[in-house]
Amino acid sequence: MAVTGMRRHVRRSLLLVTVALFALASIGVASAQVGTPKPITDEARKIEDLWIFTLALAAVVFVVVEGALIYALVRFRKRNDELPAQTHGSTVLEFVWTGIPVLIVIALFTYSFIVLRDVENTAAAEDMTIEVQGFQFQWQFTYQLNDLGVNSDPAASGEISVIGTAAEEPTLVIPIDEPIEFRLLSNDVIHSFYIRDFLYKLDVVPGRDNRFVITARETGDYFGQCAELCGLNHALMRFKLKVVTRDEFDLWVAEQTGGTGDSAVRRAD
Ligand SMILES: [Cu+2]
Repeated sequence: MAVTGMRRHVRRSLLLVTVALFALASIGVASAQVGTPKPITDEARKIEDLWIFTLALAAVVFVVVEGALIYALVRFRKRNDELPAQTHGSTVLEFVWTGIPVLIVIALFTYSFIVLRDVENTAAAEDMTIEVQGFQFQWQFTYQLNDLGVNSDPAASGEISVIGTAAEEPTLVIPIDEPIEFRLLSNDVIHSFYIRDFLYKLDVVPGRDNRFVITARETGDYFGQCAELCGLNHALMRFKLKVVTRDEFDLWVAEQTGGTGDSAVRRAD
């Protein structure tokens, strides 16, 4: 009887583990990108350092607490009916186990605050600002020709606008090693502008002027997507990010404007 019960228990546990594994696997597939994120901006690197610091502290706490627990379980297990020596209250111990967590909380708070202040910096006037318009269900990236950062011509007029469609994801092109400001706009519902390798996302809220600044440090192709359920085709709101050198960026701008400096509006690229 007991054996049958145990078998049923084992079978049920196996089923639960299998379901949990499938659920975990489906998360990996659902989120466009697999593997660990690679911090490609100054800001992302600071966020990653904070994450590692927090993880290390958590690991130390885990090892110490579990170690003490296992030690107590083994050392004071019941051997006979005699009770081990009973102690009640220890001022030193109580100070230690109150003091250490307080110090940990202070350290985490201070470090988080410093990183937050560094990450949520504001753009300088000369930095490039890219307007990011989220709409149901894609993105539009707009560059003002007189606001293109380093090689910008203040007298230039017009803009480059890249609009994504359901059939084609748009590509957001940015130069490396320059602060870029993203200005997030929406005319319909709340979206969220998320590029995984920035280790950062910010909501795109109608009527709110949400901005953030990054400096990319690695060229390459990356992915972004809307990270706020915004309607039926939310999942179609994916886009590409291309980080290029300044020369390649200037070339791209020239291509988009046909070298004339006129404004260019094009569908996804
Ligand atoms: Cu969305």
